[in-house]
Amino acid sequence: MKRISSLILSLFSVLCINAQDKPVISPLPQSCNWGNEAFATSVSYRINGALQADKDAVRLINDKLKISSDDSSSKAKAKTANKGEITITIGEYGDKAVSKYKKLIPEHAEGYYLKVTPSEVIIAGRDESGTFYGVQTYLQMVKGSTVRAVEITDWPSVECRGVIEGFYGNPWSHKDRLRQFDFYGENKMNTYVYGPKDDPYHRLHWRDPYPEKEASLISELVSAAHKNKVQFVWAIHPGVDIQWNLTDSINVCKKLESMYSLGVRTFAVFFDDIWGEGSKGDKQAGLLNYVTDNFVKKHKDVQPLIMCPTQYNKAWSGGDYLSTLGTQMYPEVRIMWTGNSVVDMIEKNDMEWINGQIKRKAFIWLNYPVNDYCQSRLLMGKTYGNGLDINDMVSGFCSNPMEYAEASKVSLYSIADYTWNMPEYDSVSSWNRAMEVLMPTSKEAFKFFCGNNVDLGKTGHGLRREGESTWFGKSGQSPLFDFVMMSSSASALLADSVNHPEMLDEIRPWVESMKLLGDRGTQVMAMQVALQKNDTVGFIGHYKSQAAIEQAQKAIISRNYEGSIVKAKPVVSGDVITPYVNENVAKLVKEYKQKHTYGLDVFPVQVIEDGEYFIKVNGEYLTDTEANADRVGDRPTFQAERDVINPQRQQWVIELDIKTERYKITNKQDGRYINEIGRFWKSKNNPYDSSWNTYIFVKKDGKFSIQNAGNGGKQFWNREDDHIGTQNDEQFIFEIEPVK
Ligand code: LTM
Repeated sequence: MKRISSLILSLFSVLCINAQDKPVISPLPQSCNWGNEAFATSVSYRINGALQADKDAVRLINDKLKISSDDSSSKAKAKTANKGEITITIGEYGDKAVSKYKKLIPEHAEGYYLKVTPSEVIIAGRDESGTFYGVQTYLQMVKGSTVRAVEITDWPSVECRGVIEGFYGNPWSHKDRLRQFDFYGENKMNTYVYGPKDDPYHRLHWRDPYPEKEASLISELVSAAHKNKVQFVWAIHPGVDIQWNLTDSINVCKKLESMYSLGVRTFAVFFDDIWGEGSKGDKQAGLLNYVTDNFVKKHKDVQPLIMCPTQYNKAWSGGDYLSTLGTQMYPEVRIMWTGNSVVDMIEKNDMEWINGQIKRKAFIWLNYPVNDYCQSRLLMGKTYGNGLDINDMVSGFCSNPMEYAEASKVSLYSIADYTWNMPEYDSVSSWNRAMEVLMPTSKEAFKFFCGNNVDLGKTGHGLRREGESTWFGKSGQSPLFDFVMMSSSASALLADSVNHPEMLDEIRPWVESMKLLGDRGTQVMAMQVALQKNDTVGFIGHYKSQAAIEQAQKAIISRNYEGSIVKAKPVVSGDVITPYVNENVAKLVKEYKQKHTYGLDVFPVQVIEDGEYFIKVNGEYLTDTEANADRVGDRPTFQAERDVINPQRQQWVIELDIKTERYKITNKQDGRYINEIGRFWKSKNNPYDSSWNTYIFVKKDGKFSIQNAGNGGKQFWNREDDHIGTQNDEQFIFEIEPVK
């Protein structure tokens, strides 16, 4: 076990930043000059300037450093620190306490100047948020036993930085959100947009006010957000059934007014994922202008609106929709944008294009790490791919996370890092810091877990993430070693009751699944050894064990509580280790069947054994009449006669695809395979894809039905004239005859 832990350590040390005696400040400050050790963290403090300084900043530093309010409020005492006491001088630009440092405070909103000397700590903000962030930085410096001298000048790269709770599925809980706001404060994110698709008062019943209980919870959230210097943006999503008339414009204002009374001061209007009437650009612009005139401008403390357009990404743009918004909607309204497609990373060229269209700086809605469209995967990998040179081109940058609030923090930590100090952002070091901060007592096991939950697999949105399970098979040892490491890391995480229980609760189904995948892999390795030794009893025993583990793995369901909108079946390392294990089981079983007869009844019966077949309907042979064409779109046809000149044109290789456990059908003559509409789908650019080109065979009364599956849909094959067609009803018309 010791060897395994040290291997985990060494594998990840490649990714880790070197241990430094300087504390890690995150997000990375713009400018930071470290000196030597200044004093021990065990000192007592006295505060100077507390009466004028930002209240949230003072409360935070008092709470965290356990300074009594008596010390902090007494100016007289503050000026004469006792021997060994450290004075913290705190305040904003213009406050008396920090007037000496005025010139050192950066001229950026939310910026701060922080200096630590052996006798004093100075925290001087450009504004209230700046002071608060200066305190957050200082609190990161007192985690060890000593505090180092330092001079930091710091400010954010991006104006609005944070999170948009904008996914489909179970909205975050009240407690999730409260924990998020503390996390945003600690990581200097200042924006939270409330827009969970499945909150009925946000979308489907947007006209209705929240019931009393929900309303009071929102009120509590708003004040928790504000205490962390986070603007709570409440979004309405009226596009599903809005009528473009005065009544509904007033309805929108009324709803926003009711949210204003709960403390909300920034608002958004969303029109994403709608069709028809609601999606008209000129009408949307008119509504946003109306709400600006009749609601926003009526209140002195309400910020300009944010809107999410219907064409919120380039792939979906067309006509004059975006330019209509650009020219007709008030310039202060911020417009959201997800990039070149729904799920995309953002680069400079993309920003130039969209900003030109909408005549303002787009407000980025980054669809990462959201997993509402790939629910079986957790996205715990590094956050990379966004340009490091777009800070001046965006009016905001918010990430749409997973419904797993704690697990999302791995990526959100990096979003904070990226948006605070964009040019210096390093996705690998940020990822490592995130994992260490979030699971300090099991950091290596957690890193290992995250490294196995990176990619999304194939989805309609096309985003892939590199670096999943890169360690697998690289240790120079047998994969057995890797499998044992998977199981032991999972066990270490499951046993860690000390740290971050909320995180563990969320990731538990994936951790358990990783444990079982490791155990299953171990059994598969044992099958291999047994086969080499011709140990049939051993082979069958290990085969049965791995099958039982696989069943246990398949039975795990995340969010398996009553009322849950999502019931995800966790997949761990879905592109590397899971297929490796499945493919090896199939390969070993195939080999075993060729050599041995003992215990064959334990293997599931294949409807069709792998082999070469004629596929016939009414006695006519399915024939590749254009054999060797290597073109997409040709179709095989039914012919009454046997082809005696080129018999292989009528011979089809039918094989079980190990990944999907469905059948692949390939022509013997030219290797082309048929697609879901009965045509050939092969050319250099269209290689075989198991999620599209595999089929389900069912046998009844000696004949077979063939059904599409996976991305190909669920239709059944039939015969249309001389070729294959599809229909909704099952057709037992296919005669599958082995080629003798
Ligand atoms: O991205 C936008 C603007 N809208 C929706 C989101 O609500 C959803 O979470 C993501 C990811 O599935 N895709 C959308 O289209």
